[in-house]
Amino acid sequence: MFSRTLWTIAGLVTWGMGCSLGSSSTDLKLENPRDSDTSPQTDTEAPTDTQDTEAPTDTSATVDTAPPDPPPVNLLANPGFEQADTSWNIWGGAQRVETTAQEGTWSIRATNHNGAEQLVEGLSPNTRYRLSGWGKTEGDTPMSIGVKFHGHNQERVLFTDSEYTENSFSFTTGFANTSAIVYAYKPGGDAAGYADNLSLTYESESNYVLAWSDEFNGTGAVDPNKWAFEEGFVRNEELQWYQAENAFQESGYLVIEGRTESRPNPNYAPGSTDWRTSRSTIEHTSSSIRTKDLFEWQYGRIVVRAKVTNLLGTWPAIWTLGTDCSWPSNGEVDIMENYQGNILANFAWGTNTPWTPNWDSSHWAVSDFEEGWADDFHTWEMDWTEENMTILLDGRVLNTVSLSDTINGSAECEGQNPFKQPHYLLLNLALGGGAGGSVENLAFPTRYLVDYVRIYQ
Ligand SMILES: [Ca+2]
Ligand SMILES: [Ca+2]
Ligand SMILES: [Ca+2]
Repeated sequence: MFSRTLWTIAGLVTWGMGCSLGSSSTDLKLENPRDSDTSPQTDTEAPTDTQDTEAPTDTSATVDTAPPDPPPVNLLANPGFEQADTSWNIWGGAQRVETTAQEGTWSIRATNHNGAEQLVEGLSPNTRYRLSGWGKTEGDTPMSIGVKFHGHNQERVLFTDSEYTENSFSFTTGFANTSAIVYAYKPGGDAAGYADNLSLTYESESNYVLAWSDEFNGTGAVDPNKWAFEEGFVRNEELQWYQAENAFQESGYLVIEGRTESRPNPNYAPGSTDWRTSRSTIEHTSSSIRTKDLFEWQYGRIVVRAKVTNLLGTWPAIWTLGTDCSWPSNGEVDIMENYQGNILANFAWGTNTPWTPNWDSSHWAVSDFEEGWADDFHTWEMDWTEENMTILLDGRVLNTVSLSDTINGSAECEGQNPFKQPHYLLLNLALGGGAGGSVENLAFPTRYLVDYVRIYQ
């Protein structure tokens, strides 16, 4: 959220074929397969003691005679490649082949950086699934099966044997995900690898539970038990004077409104060299609300649905700061920044030089998203474990950082990890300044909307 003149392009993330960032996820909710078996088992035996008109108190007599659970439903179409249909996108030189099947007649054969992908829709968000399958390789390089675009970094298992073996792993869908792409892929080497008999099944509910949220379904001022305000001219020589009035609830949303106003700067000091006090007047106002001292959390997953401005002169953000040490050694996570036509997702921590962070940044041009993208609400998530932090947009990974890399330098709090301490959340709309750009052609008032904030742990 602090200005800088350079960013690095992460370049780590490639979005797969036919998967545009803005594709809206369908809201189909897959029935939990086990839910279909919830009818209670009735005891059809007549009671042996017909004298007793009291309801039986000994319920141990009704032994659970329920049959075993049915086998889990495989959510994949054509899981053994037996049909020559379109359920699998077989690409890059991979092909269905006969005579090397683990089951049936057909399997998938992949060589160097190719394979098969299947889009699975109708998944439930925040739910654990298990992917299993069989694979083998004819060379030194492994075959793999995996999942991606499910709301986390992609995950996969490898097959290194020359004979078919089975392997599996479970994964959790993100809060914004009702779909995923399952794949069989050979990550390198020219020798052939094979996969067959894949299975994607429901495993369990996620163990994430809601720890804190604001749905912004009230009217008027934001909840003072959840939010506090930054006041005045705060950072980056931005134009806006932050004040409480510009943040309010309306129609189920938090509205942060950038306005034109003109009034004296109460802190004006003629001759001052500090930009906060050298300005004689306030020309624009906005709000920055934060949970500092009200709610701070460490590890978990935050989900924020918001509609950005994407207008020159504006800089809306969803971000966090650590509670101990001063910036940047306290750690900063920019879950969302939107300025100069870009969406940014950044991590920052301390170096050997005061006020000079290490940035792990990524930026994405809104013009590369689907048309009208900025006119819609979108969902940002930040997944935070002891090992890493990952920022997602509509279930797609934008940036990730390993916490083994985020150790402060000597400037302050040396050797400490600013992402292994509680953080608080900030939502704000900045105007002007080096990042936001000129407000000359900006129509006021301008609104940044947030539908909800949900934090799970
Ligand atoms: Ca097969
Ligand atoms: Ca990164
Ligand atoms: Ca709402």
